[in-house]
Amino acid sequence: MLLFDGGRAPNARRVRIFLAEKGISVPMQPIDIGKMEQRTESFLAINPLGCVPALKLDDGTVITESVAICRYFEELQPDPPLFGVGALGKALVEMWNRRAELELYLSVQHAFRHTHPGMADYEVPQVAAWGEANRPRAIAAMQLIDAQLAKHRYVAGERYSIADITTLVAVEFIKPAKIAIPDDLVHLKRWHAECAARPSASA
Ligand SMILES: N[C@@H](CCC(=O)N[C@@H](CS)C(=O)NCC(=O)O)C(=O)O
Repeated sequence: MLLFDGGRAPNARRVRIFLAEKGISVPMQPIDIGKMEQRTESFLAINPLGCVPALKLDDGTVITESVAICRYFEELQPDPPLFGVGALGKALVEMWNRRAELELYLSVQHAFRHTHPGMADYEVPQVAAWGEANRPRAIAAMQLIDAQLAKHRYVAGERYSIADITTLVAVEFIKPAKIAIPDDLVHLKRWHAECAARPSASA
């Protein structure tokens, strides 16, 4: 198999952190988003959406969408479980991972891509007002997660999961989006320090 990786791109990082937590090593081919390699004819043949990451299996099947790639590896190697344990545990991980992705990550992404001049060629049309509108949405999502972390060690409960990975890449994407963690979100900051210190965070 071959993983088409995207360097510092948050979704590519999400899969690398997941693999590091599992202790799985996969051959990787870097795709340079800065050079628009994801929009070349050869890469569009792999993922017509022109996005990384993408996982090509030995039989030619391509899996895109970072969560789908992670789920594939979860099935191949269930330990440590990163999608939850038991009916309730799995539902809570799904719930918080979707909240982290839809409420936080996407707000940060829109804030960055719709306001940063360097993103004009990537986000067409670039709508600055939509980018600005997403900054308070990102703050609201961080408040939601902070309230959860006031009661639990990790985003989906007491066990580290993919919901932490998604939240980590989103929180570490806020700086280029010109958003900061509000000072009073002490639980989010405590959690961030812990998750950023895990060896997988440098993957
Ligand atoms: N939903 C997809 C999103 C993938 C995605 O947006 N990838 C970004 C990097 S984080 C990308 O390749 N962007 C290239 C572009 O916008 O041209 C996933 O989870 O994998």
